[in-house]
Amino acid sequence: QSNGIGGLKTFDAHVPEIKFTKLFINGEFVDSVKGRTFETIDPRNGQVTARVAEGDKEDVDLAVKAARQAFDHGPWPRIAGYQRGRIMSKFADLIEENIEELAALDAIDAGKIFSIGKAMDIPHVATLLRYYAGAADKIHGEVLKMSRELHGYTLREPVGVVGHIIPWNFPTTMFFMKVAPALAAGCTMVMKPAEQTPLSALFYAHLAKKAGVPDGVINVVTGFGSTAGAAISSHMDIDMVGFTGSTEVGRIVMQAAATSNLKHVSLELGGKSPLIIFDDADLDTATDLALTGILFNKGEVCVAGSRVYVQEGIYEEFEKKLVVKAKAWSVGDPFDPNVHQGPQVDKKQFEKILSYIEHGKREGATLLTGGERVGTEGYYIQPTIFTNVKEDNVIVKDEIFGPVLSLMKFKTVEEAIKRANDTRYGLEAGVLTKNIDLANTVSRSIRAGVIWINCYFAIENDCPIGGYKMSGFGRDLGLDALYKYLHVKSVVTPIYNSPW
Ligand code: TXE
Repeated sequence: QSNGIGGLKTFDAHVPEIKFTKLFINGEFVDSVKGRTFETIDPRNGQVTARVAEGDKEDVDLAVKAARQAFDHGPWPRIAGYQRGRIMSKFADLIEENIEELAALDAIDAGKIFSIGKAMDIPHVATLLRYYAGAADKIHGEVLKMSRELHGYTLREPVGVVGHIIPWNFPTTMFFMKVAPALAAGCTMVMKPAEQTPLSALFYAHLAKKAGVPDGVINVVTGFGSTAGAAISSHMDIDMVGFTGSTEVGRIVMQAAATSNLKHVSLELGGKSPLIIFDDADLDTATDLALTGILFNKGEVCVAGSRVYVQEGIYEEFEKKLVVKAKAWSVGDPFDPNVHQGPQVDKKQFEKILSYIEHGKREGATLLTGGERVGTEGYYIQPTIFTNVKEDNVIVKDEIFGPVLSLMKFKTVEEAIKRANDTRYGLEAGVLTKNIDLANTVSRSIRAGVIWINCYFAIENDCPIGGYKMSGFGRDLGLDALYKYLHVKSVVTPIYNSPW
């Protein structure tokens, strides 16, 4: 622990040596073709952590070539499913041996709380790999009766070379949400991590090789969206692109897929998820869920509960309790064991959030708490709660992707449903009530990919997540994610002298 920067304590003892900064192509760490590099920044202080190879179109071409070769001629899609599973399980073991270092890399790249990385993000992806490792030898089609003259069956075959483009908010989880099911399916891939958070992805490439994943199966091209990302979405030799990120860029990726080779697309985009709290909900639980729903990972969560609707009977008391808890939520260095919230990922995101806060103030919303940066260095922002907002206020409409909550009051069930659905997004929703009929009615009425009843962030490996409306399509997690990386092929043959 050293003395503070900008008034905050810093904890440098945990910062690891950065071992991997080059592109990972065909099983080797290599410089980019143009020899360019870019800076990755520590959001705790805005200083440069490392310079990382900047991949561009030529590098994506090389990575796709390696992935194509590995798919068309390599062992990965051809070995038995259990053999893929065995290598994936080994990969999971190696992750568990490096938890501390990986959690530290995500802390200095993304500002993630170190202790949460150690307890959740990193161990979780080991279980995710094992979940899909177990599914790798259970991929099968169906036998079709068809007619008296025809007999058929379906095969599930890997879609081929997949391009993954992921964001920075959960560098580790996003990596494996894409890579693990694609590996189980027998696909090969080119992964582009977000430019803000390249470090752990390169470490995972190293561990994949060590685990025995054949060369060319996982390639990692670090670099920017408009260059390396665009080269992936428009590539003629990539069969599918899996994207998580903003709705704006999702649209661009889909357009590029359409105008190149019509590659398959899956999009997990933004959200503005509602949490509806009825009068009969337990106040302590409700305020805890509402608070963590917006503040976990400093609000940089696609499923953050950024619109909280509270029924009028408990509204006043709820508001008071929530504000007390928000004020006790500590912001600071992600290595500090007493801190709940680290810095926003980068300057751009930090400024975006602060400008939304200013917008909220200008629109006439009441600021209940927060609304300012914390300290004078780094990208820390106070937990911020607005009330007296209107449904058409920008802060209620737009995904802010920060620790900024809009708190609203409602009277009737119908009103809550209508207002919750009044959004272009449809990723998740939460409902808190002891009344099961009410919970069921709301669950069926909200147009979103996941509904959490009396819980929030209840994400498990086998529970698919994804969007309705402009939150995208296709699912991550669960067997639905595995099927996304598999084609269904029907095989039909005549059958002679069938008795039926
Ligand atoms: O996202 P981008 P940004 C939302 C959130 C956030 C906003 C902007 O509201 O404030 O998006 O964040 C790559 N072709 N979400 O600008 O740009 C890029 O390099 C191909 C929600 O960081 O969408 C990165 O790898 N790829 C979200 C990835 O896309 C391109 C998580 C995401 O970056 C590209 C992140 C292009 N033309 C942000 N341009 C969620 N759903 O969780 C960029 N990329």
